[in-house]
Amino acid sequence: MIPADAPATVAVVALGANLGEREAALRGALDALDVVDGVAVDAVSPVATTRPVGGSDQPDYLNAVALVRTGLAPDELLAVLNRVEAQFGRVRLERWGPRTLDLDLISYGVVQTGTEVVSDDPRLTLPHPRAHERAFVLVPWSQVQPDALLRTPGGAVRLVRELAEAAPDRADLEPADVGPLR
Ligand code: A4P
Ligand code: MG
Repeated sequence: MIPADAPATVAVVALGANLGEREAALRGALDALDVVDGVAVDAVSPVATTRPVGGSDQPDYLNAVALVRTGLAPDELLAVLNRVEAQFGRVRLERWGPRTLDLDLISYGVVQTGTEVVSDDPRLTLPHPRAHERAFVLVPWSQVQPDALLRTPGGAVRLVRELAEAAPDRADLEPADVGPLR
């Protein structure tokens, strides 16, 4: 929740789950984010079923993207995301390994209004350094925000829906048999 008149920034959060009760984890994560002081979930994409990119042999994912409004700083928002992951039983055994819930901060602020945060800090890289090449982020994001823009690591600003069509894993994604998360 967030006071209606509070100064706030838009952030894009990617949700992924490929172990346990995947749909319940996505729904629970959105509810958990919404009750945090200084965070409001504004809109949520449809859910996609996606084949795993990278990592070992692992089950398919459910992926979705949420647009949130927040009065928190980027590092505070990441701490909230990590706390919610932990709440849903996330254990970090292997990079890119299977997980009950992964919450990544894809972008913070808005390119069009010059409020976008860019950071190459490995603890919080913004925009997320691999989002521009991942259909499992780009397709849901473009569905919930068709005019979304993303700054790619080279510095160019691109339409998310165009990046989505060019992503190498584009064919490994299909609509999930899951009702709207919101
Ligand atoms: N970190 C740096 N920048 C960020 C950011 N913008 N958002 C740091 C979130 N975390 C960020 O993350 C590893 C480290 O990245 C943390 O210390 C954090 O401070 P992690 O969540 O512990 O580990 P991870 O998720 O395994 O690594 P990473 O790098 O976030 O993985 P990716 O690249 O996000 O890939 N395939 C499908 N189909 N669907 C998926 O959702 N997800 C991944 C994870 C791989 N393959 C997938 C999917
Ligand atoms: Mg992650």
